[in-house]
Amino acid sequence: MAKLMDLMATKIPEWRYEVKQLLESKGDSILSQVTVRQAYGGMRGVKGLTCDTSAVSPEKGLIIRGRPLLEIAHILPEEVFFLLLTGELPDTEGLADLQAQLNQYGDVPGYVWDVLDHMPRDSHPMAMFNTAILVMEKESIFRQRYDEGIQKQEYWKAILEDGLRLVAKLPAIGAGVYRLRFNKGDRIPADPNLDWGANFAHMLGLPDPDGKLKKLMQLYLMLHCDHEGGNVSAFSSLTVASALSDPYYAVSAGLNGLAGPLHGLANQECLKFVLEIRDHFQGVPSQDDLRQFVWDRLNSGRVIPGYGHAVLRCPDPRYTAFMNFGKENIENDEVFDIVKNLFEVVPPVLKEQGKAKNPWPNVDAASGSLLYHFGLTEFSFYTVLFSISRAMGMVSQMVLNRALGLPITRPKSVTTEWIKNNV
Ligand code: CMX
Repeated sequence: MAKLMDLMATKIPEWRYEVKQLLESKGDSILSQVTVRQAYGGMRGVKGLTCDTSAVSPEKGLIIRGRPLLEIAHILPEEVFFLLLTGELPDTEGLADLQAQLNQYGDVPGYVWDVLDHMPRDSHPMAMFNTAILVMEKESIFRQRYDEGIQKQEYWKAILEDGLRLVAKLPAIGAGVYRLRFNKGDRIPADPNLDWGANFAHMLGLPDPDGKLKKLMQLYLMLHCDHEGGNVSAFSSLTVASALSDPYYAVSAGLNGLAGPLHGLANQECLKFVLEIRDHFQGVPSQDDLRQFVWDRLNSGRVIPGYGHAVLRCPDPRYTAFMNFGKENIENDEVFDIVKNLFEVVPPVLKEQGKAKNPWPNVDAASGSLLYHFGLTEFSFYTVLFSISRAMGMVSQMVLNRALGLPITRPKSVTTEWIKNNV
């Protein structure tokens, strides 16, 4: 009973029963109130949706199925995918079975490459990656079964089947986009002996003599997997999925949000910022110079990339996990040293400025410097890495939402006139 689909089939009736009981006993209890400020302020802090795959604690950061991130940062991305979906880590058989499925479904249809080949050469890698996902929509098993009249109780299985097939292909698509967009030569076939994350590193085709890039990719793809349900990408994809649009549409929708500079694209912005510092000072600046540089940027009305967060009020544990990796694996690197120094300088400056509610680093403050060190220097590609990983969280959440039979998402909006007259 250790296989993913079997385990989910035993758990889902329990989860459905639990939610049914909750709705019967507490269905009319109040979770949250909404102020006018929240209605105009991105609904920040409004508790209006559920997500069981992970939770973000302002003080502790990401907790995946009850496990604080730093306790499980060593596991493989496939293991975290299994955990997100089932609430349990896979045993040996469960992991091997999931890896076999990801290998089996990993081939990308030829028409995807035809489409990408015809995109303008200066397209953003995220636009290419997401086009590849959308163009595969015709493969959807959910859409086919829906057209045949599948029962609502069974939706989750078809969504999971689509999700597994889609997630399986993302490393090859991501690596293919990288090689095409940055003129790296032919695509490199997958190695069936490698796991999902290591295979991605292999298909990128960068030198990796001691296997550290493979390890970094396993870590990267694990750390970015999920961040509860209300962030732009998760919420967008879940909203689209709630209309019973299939996972190709829904993951694509979420990734369009991840492509924004305040969300996933921040990792590209962040490395750009660190390189700007290095070039400006022709090396690692003193703490005083760095502090002044940060103030100048703030005073010119720009944000400090990699710092602040809508929910977190502590250093992001994903940042800590990346920094731990860097401290163990990187020596004498100007870019990484600047990232380390920013941690000393930025939080006190943001506190003094008094605007950002969270002066601490988020995941994006560290990741780019590690990728850069190991030869992945094309930073417009970084959000694609984030996307490959985050697709696991989006798929897990949409499988659970269909398993629980959640309806179409439709919050109520009000007009400014209505607020003036009624509040
Ligand atoms: N640098 C400068 N100012 C910042 C700041 C930062 N890093 N973080 C927040 N602020 C400012 C906001 O711009 C806002 O200013 P205004 O009132 O003038 O608009 C004010 O502080 C209050 O913002 P907040 O409530 O603390 O933050 P939000 O929830 O509105 O926004 C985030 C959160 C992440 C968009 C914001 O902190 C930011 O822009 N950070 C830099 C970009 C970044 O690192 N994004 C990655 C986020 C990680 C992810 O989504 O995956």
